Amino acid sequence: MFSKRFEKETFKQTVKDNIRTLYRKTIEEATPQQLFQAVSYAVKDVIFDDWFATQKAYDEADAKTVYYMSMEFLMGRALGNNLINMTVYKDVKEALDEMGIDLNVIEDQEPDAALGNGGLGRLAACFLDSLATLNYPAYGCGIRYRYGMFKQKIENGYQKEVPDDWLREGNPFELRREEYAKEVRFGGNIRFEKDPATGKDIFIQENYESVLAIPYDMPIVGYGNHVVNTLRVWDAKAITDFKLDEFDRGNYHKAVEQENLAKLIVDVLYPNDNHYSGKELRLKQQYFFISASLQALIAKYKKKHDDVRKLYEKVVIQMNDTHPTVAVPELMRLLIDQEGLNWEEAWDVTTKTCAYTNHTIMAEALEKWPIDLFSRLLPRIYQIVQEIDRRFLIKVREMYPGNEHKVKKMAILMDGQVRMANMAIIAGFSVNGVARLHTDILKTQQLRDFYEMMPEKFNNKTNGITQRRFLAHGNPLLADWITDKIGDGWITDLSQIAKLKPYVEDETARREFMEIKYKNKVRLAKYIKEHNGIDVDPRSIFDVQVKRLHEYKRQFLNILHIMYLYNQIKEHPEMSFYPRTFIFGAKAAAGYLRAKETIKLINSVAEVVNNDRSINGKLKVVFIEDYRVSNAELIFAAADVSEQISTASKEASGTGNMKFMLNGAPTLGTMDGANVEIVQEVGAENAFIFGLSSEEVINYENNGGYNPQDIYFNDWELKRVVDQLMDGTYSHGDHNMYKNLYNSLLNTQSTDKADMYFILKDFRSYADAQKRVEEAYRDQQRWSRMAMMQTACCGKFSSDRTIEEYVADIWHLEKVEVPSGQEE
Ligand code: RUG
Repeated sequence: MFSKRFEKETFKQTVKDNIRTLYRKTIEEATPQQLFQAVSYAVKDVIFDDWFATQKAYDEADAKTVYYMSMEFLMGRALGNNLINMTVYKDVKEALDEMGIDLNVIEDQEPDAALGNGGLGRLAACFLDSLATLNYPAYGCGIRYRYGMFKQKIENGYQKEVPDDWLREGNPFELRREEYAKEVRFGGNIRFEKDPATGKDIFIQENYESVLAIPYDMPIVGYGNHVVNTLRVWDAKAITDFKLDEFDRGNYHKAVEQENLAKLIVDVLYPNDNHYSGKELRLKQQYFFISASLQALIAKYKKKHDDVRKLYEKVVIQMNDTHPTVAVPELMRLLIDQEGLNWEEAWDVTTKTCAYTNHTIMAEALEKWPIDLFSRLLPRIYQIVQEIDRRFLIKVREMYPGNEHKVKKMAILMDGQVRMANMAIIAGFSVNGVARLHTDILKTQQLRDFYEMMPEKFNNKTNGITQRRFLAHGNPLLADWITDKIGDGWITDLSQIAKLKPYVEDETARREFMEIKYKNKVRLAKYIKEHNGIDVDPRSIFDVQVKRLHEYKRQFLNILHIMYLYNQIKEHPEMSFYPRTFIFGAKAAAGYLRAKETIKLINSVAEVVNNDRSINGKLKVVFIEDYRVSNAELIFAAADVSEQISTASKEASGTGNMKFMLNGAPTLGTMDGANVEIVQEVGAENAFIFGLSSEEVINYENNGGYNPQDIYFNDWELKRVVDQLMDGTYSHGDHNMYKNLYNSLLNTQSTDKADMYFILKDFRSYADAQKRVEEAYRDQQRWSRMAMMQTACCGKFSSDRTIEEYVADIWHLEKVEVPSGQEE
């Protein structure tokens, strides 16, 4: 037992007391939401004791801390995960059962904390879980968006975005810390003076607007070790609360502006994944949370240390993509303008403190701010960026005399833009990619010039996921079964899951494994029935593609193939065909038209196929509305097939692929991102690989693409499918509904290259791989071996392993033991 407070009777009493004090009700009268709050408060009390104990232990150890700077933390729900990590989930479930309360129902009351878009934000959340579990001092630093990732409704097959009012009922797991508020300034002009006493240059920002950043701390509970780290997300408020006397003094407009600015900054998460939108407000968000976080970390450091020149001994900053890279000039500014360091000293500190992770090679995701916007919004920061750039280019010219081509490619400021990735690479002491293939592509293609100039900075850190959320919590049946077979060591050391390998040859074990999969499919089928009103057969193959909707991820390829299968079944009703349920879940960025059209297409195909009685339910298509962390947990547990079908070279890593693997679903995919490493771990015979290789794709791209018409006119079955986009089959006779998608393949009107993502090129190879899936599934003995091998071989893909690599190669942290914060 973790703590006396979780002894059954004590815990039950606390919940009752909470219901009474919070709502003046009895348990019987309380709503599920009120019960969720009451249970959460009971849990929170214990967490908070450990939280303070952790901070004390870190303080005493004077431990080096990593600050993980990220615009996104896709946390999902906290209650269930906290109970798992406190190792009291079952005790609490039992206690609540006795009170007639179903913990699952209570958990369902909690809104997901969806402060992120997809893989990048979820990775940050997994990292926090691993850091706490591995006893490493860490802060996550981000923004407390008033509205997180939008909620997706499907109306008439179209995506509709609904604001995510996640804070409406209050967040029991957060702590407002007004006492650590920081001021952040925007705009105005910089006046330059010489300090008469020291002769040093002073830069004074005038006529600026400012906001107050208020931190909210959320506890990050480690697994079974009393460690509670902190995710600090910043809220904004106007510096001077709106007062009437401002009006009297004629400052009405200024007061209103500051109020509005504060509200706007933290209002909403930009819903773009892998895409840069160049909005002024987005740059404000970035600078806002970075400046506040850096001010806070310097203040914290100075409580114990008087020489900021040694900041890097106690602090390391990891920049999650380019979004937080304004940290580089902001740290320089704070060190020079506030702490009085000279340029060389400040540069020494900054370049020993900041490290950068690259998450994409997609050109459209690279942040390049227009100089006029950047310099207007951040005038002092811009001066510093100019100086960083000037000094760097001197070095480039020294190393490559006369090579102005290099200068052009590597400069931070070029063609009227501030290139954030270049700045991050120049200032960071480490630059890492997120899977082996991705890092190799960075070194040889995208970032080749930088790699040649500073190879020592480049390294790979293959992503990982937390088995605590995606197995222990998401798939309790499998988790218990595994623990029964090999003990519970896998929960904190996933490499131990390899001990399952001998069971792959044990027929009883395989049968049990498949029975669990079946039960999880029944659980998902129930969810689908409740949410979509569609009946799906849990005995059919659950073939799943869940991830953000993006052209490079090729949901379009998947649905075209389903259209092709449907044609086949209609034409050859006698053909043997193993029943399939194709499951999709995906949000599209609000302004991404082709992505939204793809959602409509999936839903239209679903409507036609699901209602065609003549195919005897052989094919079902389901689009799960509002795909998010909480329903993802159900989906991974129930999947038979994991669709990872991005155009090779485009998916930096992928992490969903690892969650499917953990839950026993073989990969149907391209040799892209971390799929490559998954195949290496599980063996090529246990995966279904198809399509162009990354070299082939890059080769085509470097030589002007390929001609999809050659394929279209030579493959009549595929041509028929493509033509069905335009002939009204899936659009109640409307010939225009899918014309953008059609054009994207054949470029009859589009300005882009034809079939940029090689959908037609890879189609046949994909269809073949799908055939192989079917054959394999028919042989249940073979399939059960394959499925179990996935789980048994996924040890490498724990975020615990990833974090240990970051610690060993980049962060150099020490583990800190934390005593219980509870009186036992
Ligand atoms: O697209 C990538 C995924 O491949 C990767 O697994 C994930 C975590 O590293 O990051 C995703 N990503 C990249 N999300 N946004 C970007 C570019 O800003």
